[in-house]
This record gives sequence, C-alpha cells and structure tokens, in this order.
Amino acid sequence: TIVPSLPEYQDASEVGTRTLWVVCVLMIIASIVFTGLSWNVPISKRLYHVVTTMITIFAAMSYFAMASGHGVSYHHVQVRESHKHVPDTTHDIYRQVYWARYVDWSLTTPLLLLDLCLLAGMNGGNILMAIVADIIMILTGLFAAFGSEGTPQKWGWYAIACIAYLVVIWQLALHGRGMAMAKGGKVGKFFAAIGGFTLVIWTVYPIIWGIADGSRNMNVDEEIIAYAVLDILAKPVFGAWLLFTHQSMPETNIELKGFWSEGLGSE
Ligand code: RET
Repeated sequence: TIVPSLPEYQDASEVGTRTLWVVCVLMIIASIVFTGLSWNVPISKRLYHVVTTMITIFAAMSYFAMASGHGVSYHHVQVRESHKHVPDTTHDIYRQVYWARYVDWSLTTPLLLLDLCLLAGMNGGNILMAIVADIIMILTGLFAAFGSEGTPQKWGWYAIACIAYLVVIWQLALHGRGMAMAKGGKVGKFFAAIGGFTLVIWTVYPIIWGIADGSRNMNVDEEIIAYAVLDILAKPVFGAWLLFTHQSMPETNIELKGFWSEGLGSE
C-alpha cells in the first residue's frame, strides 16, 4: 500500500519578494545611469551603451514581473519514500519556478556576449556561433527546470545546456581572447579581466541551478537571493565596468562603417 501525504508547497516568502523588488529598482537605476553615460557620446560610439542599457532594461522588466507575481509557475514532483515498518508514502512537492528568468536570460545573455565579442573584435561567424549556443543553453535550461525526474528529461536537458555553455566558453576564451590580444596590450588586458570576471560569474549560475532547481537543496528565497547577487554582478556591475573603461580607452572603439549613419553606405 502507498499512503499519500499532504502536498508540500515551496514558495517565496516576504524576503524573496522584497529582494525581487530591490533588484528591479537597481536595474532601473542602472538603466538610467547607462543612458546618462551615453548622452555626450557621439552616436557612432554608442554601441556598447545601447547594448548594455538594453540588458538592464530587460532585467528590470523581468524583475518587475517576478516581484509582482508574474512569470512564475509551479513544478510538480512526486517523491516516493519507502519506510521500514510502515507502508511506503508518496510525497507531492509543488515548487515555484520563475520562468521569467529564462525569458530575461534568453535576451540578455546574447547581448552580454555581443558586448564581449565586439570588444574582442570577433568576426560575424564566431559571434553567431557563440550567440546561438548561448540561446540553446538558456532554452534547454528552461526545459530542464520543468523536466520530470523519473525520466532522463531533467538531467538530460541540463547536460545539453552544459555542453552548449562549453561552446560559448570555447568561442570567447579561444577566439575572443585571441582577437583581443591581437588588438594590442590595452584591449587584450581589459578583455582578459572582464572576460575572466564574466566566466567566473556565469559558471556559478549552473551550480546554483543544480542546488536549487535541480536537487532542491536550497529554498525558493535562498534561490532568489543567490540569483539576485549574480544578476547584479553580471549586468549593472559588468555594464558600468565596460562603459567607464570604454570612456577612457579609445582603443576599445569599434568600427561599423555606415551602420550609424543616416542611411547604410552613406559615409
Ligand atoms: C542554466 C541551467 C542549465 C545549465 C546551464 C545554465 C547556465 C546559465 C547561465 C546563465 C547566465 C545568466 C546571466 C544572467 C545575467 O544577468 C540555464 C542555469 C549551463 C550561464 C549572465
């Protein structure tokens, strides 16, 4: 016989919700600051500003959704527990999964990569491969988050996402770094620093995912706080570092002939 027990709901508390609101406000402030930084910059030198501001605007919208109770669903897992002297029990867990994160990440991580690829001076082919691998990583991460546990679904998708992540690292660490070094000392050093920072921060995401969404060894509030810290480092801190350095390092300028002029090709 199997005796079902009461379902368990794993929800964010007041602490989680408040954290989401705080990050939402920080992302709005970052968007305003980045817009301000671009004010006196000629349009032809605003590409990093435009890309970086879009990143924090998307994040602000995603955090607004999550803080106000949107962009979240319940993932159901049934856990069977066997006992020695009493009948087996099944235990239903309903855990909140904020799918709005994946919408955010599917838009912002390609833009973050674009910033880095432009800084390195990578070619279109390598940029495209890095971005497509990144989108695969985020979408398969979303499938993993809602995958069922009795089948290879969940950890299969997770494994595919990790392979896609390795492709991203491959493109950036090999091609990106090589191209940046070829641009000369200053840009090479800056790319190594901001790229290394990115690599460390990004690698913590799948680790948090494994502990929180994967094995549920972290409650929903702790998960919110962990991603909040990572998101602040990966977006506003990364963006400020990039834009301020760009301001004082003309070697980071990128040439996109005709792209910003009144019409393409009208130099
Ligand atoms: C998932 C789970 C599946 C395996 C891997 C992941 C990687 C996620 C990353 C996210 C980066 C997010 C950033 C957000 C910006 O604020 C999807 C967690 C590899 C690298 C930088």
